[in-house]
Amino acid sequence: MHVSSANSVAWVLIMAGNTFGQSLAVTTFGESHGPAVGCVIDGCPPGIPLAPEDFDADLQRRATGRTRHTSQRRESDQVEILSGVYQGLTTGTPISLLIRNTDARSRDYGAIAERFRPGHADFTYWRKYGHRDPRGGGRSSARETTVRVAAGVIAKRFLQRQLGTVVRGCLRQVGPLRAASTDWEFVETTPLFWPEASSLPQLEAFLDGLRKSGDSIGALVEVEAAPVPVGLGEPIYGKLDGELAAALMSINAVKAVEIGDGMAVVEQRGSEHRDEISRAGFASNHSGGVLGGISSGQPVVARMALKPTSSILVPGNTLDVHGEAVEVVTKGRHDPCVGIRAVPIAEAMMALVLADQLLRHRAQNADVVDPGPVLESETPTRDSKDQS
Ligand code: EPS
Repeated sequence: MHVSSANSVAWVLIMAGNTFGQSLAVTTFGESHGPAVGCVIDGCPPGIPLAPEDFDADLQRRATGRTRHTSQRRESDQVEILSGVYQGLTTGTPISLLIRNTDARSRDYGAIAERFRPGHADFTYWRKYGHRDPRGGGRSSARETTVRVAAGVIAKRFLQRQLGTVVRGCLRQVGPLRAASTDWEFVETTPLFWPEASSLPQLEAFLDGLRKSGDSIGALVEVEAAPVPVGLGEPIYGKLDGELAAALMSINAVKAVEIGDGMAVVEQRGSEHRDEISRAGFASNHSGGVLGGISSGQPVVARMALKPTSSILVPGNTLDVHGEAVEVVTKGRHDPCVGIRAVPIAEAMMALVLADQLLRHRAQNADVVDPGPVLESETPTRDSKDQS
């Protein structure tokens, strides 16, 4: 992996696979039942106001225990800023964030420490590394996403200040229940991030039944960013949609990512899919705001499908680490629908990818004279101070 931020090279060499981004590089560390999870954000521009309490709102949106439909583990998720901030402003040096784990209950994992949950990373981690931390799934736990959301707070703030960009997400579908409409104000009124008031009671009833059955369910999360200027993304291997897909796919339990119309393009014709252009803008957004891997100036829209999680009370057949056939049941505090809490995580990953691409775009193209034509709705890639 190529990382251009000088301070990240050591991390990449030591902790392969735990760093993402190039100009804005994030390295996360920690396990669910270790002392803490944390991250190092390298390449963040200086001068951005940042205080520990700035992380609270998004961390609470992602937190366990906000509703009976998610894990009941109770973490305070307090962020400690260890470096990179002085007198309330980022300094341009690596920002280190630490969140201590305070409510791990490792005894829950005693019964399955030597058994592979079918459908879980238990099996692959064991076979790959030969030694693993089974408590809470160790490094494969969704607990790691806490610090991605924290890093995403900084990326969101940078994008907001530079471009006025807002990144927002919702839960589009749970099992067979799909929200047909989107009321963004309603999304934030419940911990389920559901965008449609009329079908919320049906969703609650479905989730209650699911919990009683001891099973889990898959979900579809939608995330979008707007305004996004034309020009973010690089040819071929640095495509905006490619990097978004990789970032969203890196979230626990994600099995598929769509950009724009996604899989539905299979049944479309060119005359239907193309987004016609006039001075007033694009007539539609089938592309999801990305053309040729480069942002078109339209909202960037992505969806990700999350599998039903494997930590369930329904007994299943598996092997233990000695190769013996055994039955496995997972007790403890788990998410029957991990898609619910994935909404702020998807927002964070989209914000981090866009912020990274914005910094890369400015590094290469700051002197490019816009050849036009310019759509009336376009957002410049630099703020007015940079342009003067
Ligand atoms: C998780 C299992 C549960 C969740 C956890 C993710 O935790 P535990 O390891 O205590 O069983 O509560 O989520 C969090 C702790 C969190 O903060 O998101 C899993 O298997 O991924």
